Amino acid sequence: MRPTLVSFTLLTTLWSATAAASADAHEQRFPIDIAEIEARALSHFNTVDTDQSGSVDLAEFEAAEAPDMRKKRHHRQRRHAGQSGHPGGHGPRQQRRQQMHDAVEAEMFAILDADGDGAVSEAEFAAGNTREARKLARKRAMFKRLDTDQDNLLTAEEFPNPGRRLRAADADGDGLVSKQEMHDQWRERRQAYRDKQAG
Ligand SMILES: [Ca+2]
Ligand SMILES: [Ca+2]
Ligand SMILES: [Ca+2]
Repeated sequence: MRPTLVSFTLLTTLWSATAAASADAHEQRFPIDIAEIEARALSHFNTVDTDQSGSVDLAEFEAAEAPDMRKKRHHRQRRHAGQSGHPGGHGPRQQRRQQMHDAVEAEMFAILDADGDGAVSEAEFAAGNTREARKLARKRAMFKRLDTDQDNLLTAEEFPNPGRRLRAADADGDGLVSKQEMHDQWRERRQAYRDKQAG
């Protein structure tokens, strides 16, 4: 099976993209109004929660269309990957990407294994290896990843919300994230990772 290039980070970004044309300094106008981003994230959650039960189940999650920024972001992600391009690199992004990749492949395998005998026959592969199936596998893997308490429901808290990260970035606590604050957060995260690697 071909590896998917879509990382977990990218997926969550996609999912919160309407919620947040946001936390992305390349396109975002500063300062970012955290309350506004959170309101949009909540509104997105309510849209996906079609039966208004206060939580999103897998069926709702699968039915929801991801926001339409896919192509653009996808290309940029690939470009980024090329720039920092360590093949076989082991940064946090690569690790998350690998984990998500493995999770998607596991879901894909389950979808392809139509008769559930634990193996994918050539016929099953030919019948099931479609774009739609792959999309479904990605959604299922992402759903599991987001469902931290594993009750098969996503609450608003479990749903992707860039507000959390934005609040962490808001050093002066004025509810706005300036370009400088966003920049500082990136630098700190990078440094924290390097420190961790250095032991
Ligand atoms: Ca619901
Ligand atoms: Ca849950
Ligand atoms: Ca601020």
